Amino acid sequence: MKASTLVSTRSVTTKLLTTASVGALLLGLSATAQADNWRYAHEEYEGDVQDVFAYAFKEYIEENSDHTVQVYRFGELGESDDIMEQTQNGILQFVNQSPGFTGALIPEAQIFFIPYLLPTDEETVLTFFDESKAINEMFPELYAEQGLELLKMYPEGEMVVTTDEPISSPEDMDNKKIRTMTNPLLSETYDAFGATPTPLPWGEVYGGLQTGIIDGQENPIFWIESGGLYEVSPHLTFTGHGWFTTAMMANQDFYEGLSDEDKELVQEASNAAYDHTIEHIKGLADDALAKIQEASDEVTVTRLNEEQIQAFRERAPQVEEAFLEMTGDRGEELLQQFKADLEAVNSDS
Ligand code: 6CS
Repeated sequence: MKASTLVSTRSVTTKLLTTASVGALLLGLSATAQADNWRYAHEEYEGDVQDVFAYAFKEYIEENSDHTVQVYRFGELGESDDIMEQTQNGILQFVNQSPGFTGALIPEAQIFFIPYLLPTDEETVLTFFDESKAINEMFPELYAEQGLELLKMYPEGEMVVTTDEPISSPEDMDNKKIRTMTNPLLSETYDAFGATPTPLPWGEVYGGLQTGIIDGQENPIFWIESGGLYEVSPHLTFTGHGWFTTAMMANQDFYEGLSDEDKELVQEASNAAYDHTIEHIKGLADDALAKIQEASDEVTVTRLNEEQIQAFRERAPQVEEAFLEMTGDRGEELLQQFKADLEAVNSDS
């Protein structure tokens, strides 16, 4: 081979190699840029409902993309309000925060604390969350105003009140300091029920019950079991007044910055996590109650009868009024839609 041919072959090879390497480098770089690690915080512990949701979401994302999701549980990054602030600031990409806390930021989210608005029947409630226009169309707009992309709202379980003594009437609530999550409407509810509402973040509840700073609290049964609340607040009352509802969302700037493909991935992962979690909560309350009763002889369970419930239900209108005062026309529109959605579910069943 002539020297000149050699040189030119070599230079072509070099050129090809250079192009290939740059291509590989670019590919490598873009692969790195696309394979992100998303941070997701929630308010509960390992195996609890929000954790089940978060891990189903993570699993879907990781099985269907190169992205990874890092899940942070209660306490790892602070209280519920801390993880919301971190999400609004873009430090976290995803957060699960319950309206019990979000209600202080988005007053309309307090709708879940109007007592006796939601029925106790699990199937009706699950269908409502699936089909409600208020939940699936109106709430995303309200969350968007706070820089949040609402991905799912879902119920975790029926609320049960735990106290230091058995209760069956509003009179029994007299002078009882009942811990509430930190939204003003829930204080109205317990005020209406005859108690002294005491708003506290989650981290202070067990100790507060143990030391007698508070006399009771409300939560779904699975949480009363998993958090050991029955150990320090052993008298359980099924009042039928509401459901613990929660919501999973993303920082909206982050979400808007995703490719169409990744937006679809996040939506599909949220749907998959929702379906999985709804299956998980079916029968969960009964299992948790059985565990509590096995673990403690001290626990009493009171299921209010219709007449006893009526005494609490009669106090609901003043809470609904307070909700409307706090939220104005927008709250009224939401409440009307919420009621219409419930009616539609009831008439279908
Ligand atoms: O009562 C609370 O504050 C907590 N309850 C539940 C069921 N989940 C998280 C929340 O922080």
